[in-house]
Amino acid sequence: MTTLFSPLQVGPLHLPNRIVMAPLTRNRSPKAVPGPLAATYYAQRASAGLLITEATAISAQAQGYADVPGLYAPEQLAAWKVVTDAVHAAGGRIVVQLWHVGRVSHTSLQPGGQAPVAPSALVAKTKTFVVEDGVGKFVDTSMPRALDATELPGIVADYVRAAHNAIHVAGFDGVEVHSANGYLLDQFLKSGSNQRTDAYGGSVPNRARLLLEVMAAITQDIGGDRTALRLSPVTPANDVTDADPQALFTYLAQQLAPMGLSYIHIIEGSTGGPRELPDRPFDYAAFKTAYTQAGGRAAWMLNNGYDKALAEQSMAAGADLIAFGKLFIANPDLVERLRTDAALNAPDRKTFYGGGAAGYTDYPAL
Ligand code: 8OZ
Repeated sequence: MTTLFSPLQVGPLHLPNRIVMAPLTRNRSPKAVPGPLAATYYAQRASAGLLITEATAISAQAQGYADVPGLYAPEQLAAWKVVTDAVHAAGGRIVVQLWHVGRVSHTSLQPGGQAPVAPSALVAKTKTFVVEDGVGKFVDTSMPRALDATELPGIVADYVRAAHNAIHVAGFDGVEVHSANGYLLDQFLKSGSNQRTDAYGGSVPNRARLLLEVMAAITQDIGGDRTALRLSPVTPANDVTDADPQALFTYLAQQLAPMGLSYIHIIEGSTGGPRELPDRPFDYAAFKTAYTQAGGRAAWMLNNGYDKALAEQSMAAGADLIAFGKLFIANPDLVERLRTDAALNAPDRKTFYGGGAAGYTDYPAL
């Protein structure tokens, strides 16, 4: 019987178990450079089958929050190399999550104080976090400007450069493209945020075009077996909505299947919230069937509010990997605790975003 503790080969990586550390924004990277405690934090969690980093900006334009890391400047790549070396020395495996926030940003976080970019000039009804005069505060996101189609190849190139440098300079074992939670690629996918009338808006194939171009270009550079994708079919996070998510994701499943991706990572329901959304129904099993029937072979990773019992239930129904978020913040040795049914440390919400060692590297192991 396959359990959370069964090994799994994912592309070139041998995972000793099915327990994945979900990507978790921690806002401890001043000037977008991973901070001095990041290596300790990730290495403490190296017994995970796989570590996924916090969302990491592919360019300065891709930044949308204070103190989140990037992967586009030499000092950022060098700081990430310290992290990947520490994780590998501790026996772990780590992939980096590639992020462009699109409209979920603020002029004060953008190069030259310019407007954030988006598929369409529609403001997201959501907040972002900025630091002014040393004081952090939540602010409304700024009105974005619509990207010109001539700018899109440059964004694809930013993704490819980040993926290439992630593998060849920063020492990561792979990349996960963040196309979830209402950020740029999700903004293009979903009809509520994409009102374009060119080849990147309107029909499902048009709205999926940018994501598929990004995935094709990255897999061509670093290989499909080092490339993964995160999706959130129905999350309302960051004010995204789609008129017919089942049709959109069925098309995506068919187009992604031949790319040879390492894994597909799905957030079920509302990110960090309810797993069932009565007003946003979605058939996850049908999405997976569409993918496998089109020949897709990627490992199937699920996330959102999992505990051991629910993980085992989803694995019995065919999931290959389960990503745990808040539990991994609070339990560096989560794998051992789940294996032995030990008590779990409770996460402290007050230290999720920003700060230093408290609530970051000081949660005790058993
Ligand atoms: C929490 C705070 C800021 C960003 C996501 C990258 O939701 C995030 C994020 C989460 O995917």
